[in-house]
Amino acid sequence: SRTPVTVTVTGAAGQIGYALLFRIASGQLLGPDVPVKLNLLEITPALKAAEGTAMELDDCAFPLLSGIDISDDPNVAFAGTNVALLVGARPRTKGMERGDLLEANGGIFKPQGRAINDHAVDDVRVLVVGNPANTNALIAQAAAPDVPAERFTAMTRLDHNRALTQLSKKTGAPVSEIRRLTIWGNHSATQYPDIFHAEVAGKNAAETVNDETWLAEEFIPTVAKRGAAIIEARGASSAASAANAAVDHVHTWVNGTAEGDWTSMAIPSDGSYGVPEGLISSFPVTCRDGRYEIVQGLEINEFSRTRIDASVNELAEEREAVRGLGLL
Ligand code: NAX
Repeated sequence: SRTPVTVTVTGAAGQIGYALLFRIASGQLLGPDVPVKLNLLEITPALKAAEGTAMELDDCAFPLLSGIDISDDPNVAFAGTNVALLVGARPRTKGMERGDLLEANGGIFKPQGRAINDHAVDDVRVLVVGNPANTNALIAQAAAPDVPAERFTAMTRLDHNRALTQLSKKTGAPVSEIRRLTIWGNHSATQYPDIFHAEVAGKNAAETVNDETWLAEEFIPTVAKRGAAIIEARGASSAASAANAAVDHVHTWVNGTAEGDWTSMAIPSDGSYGVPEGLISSFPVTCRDGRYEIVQGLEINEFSRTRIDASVNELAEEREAVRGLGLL
């Protein structure tokens, strides 16, 4: 039998953690033949709740789950980690300025990055879900100089999946017939869901829709503000859909994108498409043999350029702010 893959989940007692852990333990993250060992990281007051979740995981008797460890020490939780899912973060509370938010998250993601640097396996894969996800990923990455920068990614797959369904509803085509959609930039309200290169049932999506008012005034804001709409409706933020997207992100990274398709991941920029090098920004990527690559050569029209630039500028400002705080 294979050696278990160690998956560390931070914020394990939170609502995304609760929706995520059972999917991982059942084999949906890495595949039906890959045993997993779970390391749960929580803050001390939430350890008891994490233990409760671990009891329920035990009660599922998942054949692929080889063990569960719970800790409030990142140095313990990231020991031997193959896949790190950084979900726990400091949410923005009332009256909190952006600087305060970034500083509070620096206090979480800097030590976690350091612990990943010191204790994870060499080919660790990191996905940051906790917001502000792109910049938290940048902070963790900067604290892990011995880990290749490309190992640090942030999640825009939920935005990608949201955009797939909105486009499916507009065109009447099932999501399985939609390919090559892209989320560019920051996982924030400035993100840009791009359908100009997307295909619906083999035809160009933007031409099929042929409705720039819908694009600018419905599609883009609906995708970008979906998180707020979920809170409004559910009285709590997206959890199962966020967990699902995290599963999709890692599964695609490890197992590859389908032939002729791509996905969206926030990854360290190599300067492609005018995105300043090093910013963790969302791009169209293909995955193969466990590695991702930015899709090259796409023509960016003016409509897209303006929106990509706006989101990337926001990321650059966040980078400046965390630099100013001494976090990079
Ligand atoms: P919850 O508040 O339910 O859970 C967060 C958990 O993290 C809590 O149990 C808390 O104790 C724990 N935590 C806090 N600091 C920690 C630390 N230093 N180490 C370990 N654990 C720590 O939030 P939940 O709804 O699960 O959301 C988690 C994060 O995901 C939030 O930052 C949220 O904004 C973000 N999201 C990101 C999305 C994305 O697409 N990238 C979408 C969904 C979600 O909004």
